[in-house]
Amino acid sequence: MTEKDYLTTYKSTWCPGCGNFGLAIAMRKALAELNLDPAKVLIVYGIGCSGNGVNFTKTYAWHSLHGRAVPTAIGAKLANKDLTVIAMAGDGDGLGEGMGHFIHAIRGNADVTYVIHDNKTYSLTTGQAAPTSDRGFKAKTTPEGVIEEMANPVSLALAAGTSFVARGFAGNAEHLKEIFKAAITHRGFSVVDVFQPCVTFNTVNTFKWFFDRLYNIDQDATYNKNDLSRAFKESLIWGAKIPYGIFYQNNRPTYGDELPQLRGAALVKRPMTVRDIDRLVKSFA
Ligand SMILES: Cc1ncc(C[n+]2csc(CCOP(=O)(O)OP(=O)(O)O)c2C)c(N)n1
Ligand code: SF4
Repeated sequence: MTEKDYLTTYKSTWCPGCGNFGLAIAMRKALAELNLDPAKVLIVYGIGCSGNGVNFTKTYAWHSLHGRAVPTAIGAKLANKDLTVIAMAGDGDGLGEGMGHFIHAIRGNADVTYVIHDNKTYSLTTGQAAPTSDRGFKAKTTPEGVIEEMANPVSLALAAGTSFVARGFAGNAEHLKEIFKAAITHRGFSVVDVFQPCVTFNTVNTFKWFFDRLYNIDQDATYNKNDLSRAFKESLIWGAKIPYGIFYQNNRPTYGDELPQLRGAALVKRPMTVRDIDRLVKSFA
């Protein structure tokens, strides 16, 4: 398989230079290098510029609702555990309306990869401040600057008990591809926060802004990915230097492992049986 095997014939609607290109290329290359059949992969998208990616990568794809990509992906995985299931959503989508789902998905540890397109703005709606916008960020909704503290998806994911947590950068697609491969092959809920500069509506957090700050923890031989305290401490570093790479990984049973009903064949592959629910209904009488 090559990246081209996952390309559709649709012309992209993303602005020239958008970070979504690097992110999508990294994902297609990761799928190709993992030799995954496009017919055995489902990507569930949210709503936003990120969600428009539904047209450009050839796998099974579902354009879900704003804030609902994660529960939709988990539902699909429960129905057909043989699929590789990936959820993709913007930072506004996933950490605004979708924040509750984010935390509960972590608790359940369903075997789903969750990619956050983190451009630190609501972009499809033409540039409002988002949960990951920095304090002081000026946008249409915040002409005097954001007064709330920035949501940090990496430290939130670690604090809530995510079994795989990483941060990538669309400006380093080769590294991002490796992170995606590790996240997809991880058994359990994996969170990858990806800095994906919006070149049209975010003139602060540009590619250069990230290049000037990012350092790669995957290149640090002393970094132990099983050390939660170290990962959490590292995740709080934000300013002149910002870490990226794989912060943390552990193995714990997945949501599917815990449910006896899911042992054996995938639910969609089992024959439909007609059940008589009369006895159950009468038990409430
Ligand atoms: C339930 C619901 N609420 C709000 C919207 C309006 N809406 C569409 S896209 C969008 C912003 C998306 O921003 P983000 O999730 O950060 O993605 P980006 O466009 O930056 O990729 C919003 C608020 C919607 N479509 N549905
Ligand atoms: S508005 Fe921003 S995020 Fe949306 S396609 Fe253009 S550059 Fe990308």
